[in-house]
Amino acid sequence: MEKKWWKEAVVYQIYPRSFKDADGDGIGDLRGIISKLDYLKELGIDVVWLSPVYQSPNDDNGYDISDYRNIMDEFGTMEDWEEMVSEMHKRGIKLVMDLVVNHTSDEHPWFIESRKSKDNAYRDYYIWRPGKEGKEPNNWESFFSGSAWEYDEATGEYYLHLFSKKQPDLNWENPNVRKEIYEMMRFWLDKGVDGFRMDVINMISKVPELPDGEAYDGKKYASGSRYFMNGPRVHEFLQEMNREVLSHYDIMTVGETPGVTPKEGILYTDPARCELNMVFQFEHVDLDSGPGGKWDIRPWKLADLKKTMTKWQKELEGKGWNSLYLNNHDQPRAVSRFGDDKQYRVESAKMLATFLHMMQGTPYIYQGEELGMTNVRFSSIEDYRDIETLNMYKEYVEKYGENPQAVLEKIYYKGRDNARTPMQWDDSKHAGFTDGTPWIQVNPNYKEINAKAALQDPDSVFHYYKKLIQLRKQHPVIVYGTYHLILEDHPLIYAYTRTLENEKLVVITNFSNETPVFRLPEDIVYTAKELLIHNYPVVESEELHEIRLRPWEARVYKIQ
Ligand code: ISL
Repeated sequence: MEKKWWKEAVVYQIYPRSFKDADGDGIGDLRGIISKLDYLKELGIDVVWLSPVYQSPNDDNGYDISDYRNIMDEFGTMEDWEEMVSEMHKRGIKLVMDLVVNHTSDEHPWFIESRKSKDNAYRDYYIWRPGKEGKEPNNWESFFSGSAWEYDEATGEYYLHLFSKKQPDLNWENPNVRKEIYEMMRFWLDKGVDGFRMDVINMISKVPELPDGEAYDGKKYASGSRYFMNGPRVHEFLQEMNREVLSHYDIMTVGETPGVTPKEGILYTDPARCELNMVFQFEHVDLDSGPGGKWDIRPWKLADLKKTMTKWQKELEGKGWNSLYLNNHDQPRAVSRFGDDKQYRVESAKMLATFLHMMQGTPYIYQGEELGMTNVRFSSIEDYRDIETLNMYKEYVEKYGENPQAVLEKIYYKGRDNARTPMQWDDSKHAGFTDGTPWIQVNPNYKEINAKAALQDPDSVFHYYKKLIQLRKQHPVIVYGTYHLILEDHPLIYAYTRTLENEKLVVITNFSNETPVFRLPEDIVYTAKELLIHNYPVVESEELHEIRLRPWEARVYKIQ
């Protein structure tokens, strides 16, 4: 398999609004990030993926961009940004910027022009349609509730917005749109960025007829995803982008691609096709969603997690490349969702990290994950900030008449603000995140869970992540080895091997607070073994043939 720096790297995601506030306005900023680079260096990560820091009215916390070439006032200045990159590079840390080009803000100059008149030079930069019998052009639902169309008085037509109505979708069919985007990408690459994470990049090509979607459960609006996810021209556009821009730089690219299957995943990431290096797939984070979508919540099952992860591991092997993640700024905290964020918080956070980092692919750590940060339960909807959450609450309570407490329970489990409470730096007021009033409240558990305490405790989740990252640098089998699932039908244990030439890893993880017995399959034989990492004390002489695991235990052996 071809060696690449981005296969060997570990990425750390920063959600700048919630990372570290340096100027006391309650909002994280670039100088805050600069002040924490030594912390990231200590952790040992190679790359930072920075969520959007461009000029934005913040309807969706920077994912609605009004100026692609300037820094958001609340985050600082271009000089701060330049200093931040240079300080990262000094420490051997690369910077991947978020690229949000499926849509802009409605306050972007292109859209301001576009909505003025039907013959404006920028009209065709966006997707405009006349209404149908006094209604929206089709029945697509926005990801943030309600119709995906907004009526605009000025010209009497509707524009498409898959996300909020302040995020109009760009029209990629228009070559001028693509040209402007490529120029903007070169602007940042020439300033020294080391790659892009591309927001919902598999939604940029829509089936031109924009057909109705099939409504679920008698609802008024329907998902139109089959007409805009992995659409007819998406691969052509990405190959063009690669030819025009990406191929001229030594960078890494990761596409955010909801609804992608492994087959599609290969189309995006097969090096011979010259599109992207890797994608974020969503199948494992959709395991607790029913047919009604994200808020149709049901318990996830270990058997399904095994099937999904194994499918991606096997199908991309030698053909594409995986990215590995359990949470990000859109997902609940991993330890709350897949582990036990109460009694076994530390053990299960370490187990989940082991489970993920030992797979084939590039691992992503979301800020605070390395501390085992947890979901939050605010008592009132007033305390929430996320547009998706607030719109959903309004719709469920006001339109469908659902019980407000029941809707809050959904938010406690799945809401995006679970991941957006401020980073917990220490046990001082507001967790050391700000001297002012934070834009969203800190999680009340910061006195116990914070970076300062973690750095001082050699058994912390932080030090465990540090060790995992170091192991990756020492053992090529962790990066390049072939994955094989073992104990396929075990209801509580997820175990697998990774093999590279004569080296083999045996990864053993217990996804429960029970004490099941791990039995090594008979076809795996060894003459030498080394315990690489573990989250409980282990007697070194213990053999692997039969191990009674403790709650949420994880062990990785290297055998020969
Ligand atoms: O957040 C989600 C889970 O409910 C997804 O629907 C999410 O909106 C989707 O994965 C796209 O996410 C990306 O684009 C959005 C932005 O709000 C997210 O923060 C971003 O990661 C629109 O730009």
